[in-house]
Amino acid sequence: MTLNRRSFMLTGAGAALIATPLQSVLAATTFRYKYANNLPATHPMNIRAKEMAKKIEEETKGRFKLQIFPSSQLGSDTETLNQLRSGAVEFFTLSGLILSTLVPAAAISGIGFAFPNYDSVWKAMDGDLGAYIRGEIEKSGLVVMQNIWDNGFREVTTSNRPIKTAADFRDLKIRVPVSPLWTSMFKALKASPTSINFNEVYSALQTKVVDAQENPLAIIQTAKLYEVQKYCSLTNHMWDGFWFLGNHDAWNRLPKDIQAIVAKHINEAGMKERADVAGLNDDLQKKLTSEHLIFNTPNTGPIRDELRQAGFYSEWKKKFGDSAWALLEKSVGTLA
Ligand code: X2X
Repeated sequence: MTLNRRSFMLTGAGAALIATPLQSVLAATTFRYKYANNLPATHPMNIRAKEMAKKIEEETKGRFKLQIFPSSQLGSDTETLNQLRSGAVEFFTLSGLILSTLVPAAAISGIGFAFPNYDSVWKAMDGDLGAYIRGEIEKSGLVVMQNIWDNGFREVTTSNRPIKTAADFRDLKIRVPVSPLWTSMFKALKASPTSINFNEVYSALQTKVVDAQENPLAIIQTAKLYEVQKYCSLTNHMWDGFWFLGNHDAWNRLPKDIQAIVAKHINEAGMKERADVAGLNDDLQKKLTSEHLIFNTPNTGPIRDELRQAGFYSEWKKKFGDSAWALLEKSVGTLA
């Protein structure tokens, strides 16, 4: 175990060091770390994170305290990713697709219509594809936890018209997260996508900067997007998940026993969050209908054909490379 300058300062007990064994100095240190995310406090992600923080504090006997900042309180996703890299924030959950601005390979799980169901998602993300992506994330200098948290299958909401056929995407002013894959996919559908961070989505819809957005039902509900949208078309056009990321130096500053406790509870909470989101889905359509959202289920075959004809799959296969693409196809079968 080494003592670096930062942990020296953290202890605030430098003078005592000369006479005190390192072990006991570290044992007396309280680590206070920040965890930021972009979702409302009522989303299962934050409910499970709160529970997890309490368990970590208990099991470390108060040596590790995690403060949670939901709803992009510390800044947009783009800003928070920078803060994570600099160490201003120690933990952050981020969609692999947005993370792809730093780690290009992390977008591969968001390929349109790649996953037919959750079984195929977890087979890939808890298997070789996930391991490959985590390796790429680590190469970028970030720490990543084993289990990816669920965002969900994404559905399109609009204020002007439901998406019933592929043609309904034409010129649709739709918000997409800040990520090349998202923009490319909706351009391939001949829509008019605008990149906007999630913390500005509600007001962008309210002020009609855009007419549409796409997100899983759990977010449409907890972020109250139904208040500023009229239709919800169940396209399931992509699955999305949140990697639980850490700042490298902050992580390495933790004694090994604390690292183990923190990682264990984060990974356990992620599994519970997955179950929560899946369980919510059935209920949510009913709830959102009572909030006056009008649902329809389009035939997605022709939408997928449109992506194929636009060269979406061949373009991204080339970008990700044959071996990464093969890892994806191992779980979901041949894609386009
Ligand atoms: O920005 C979004 O739409 C969100 C909340 O789903 C993500 O973090 C990708």
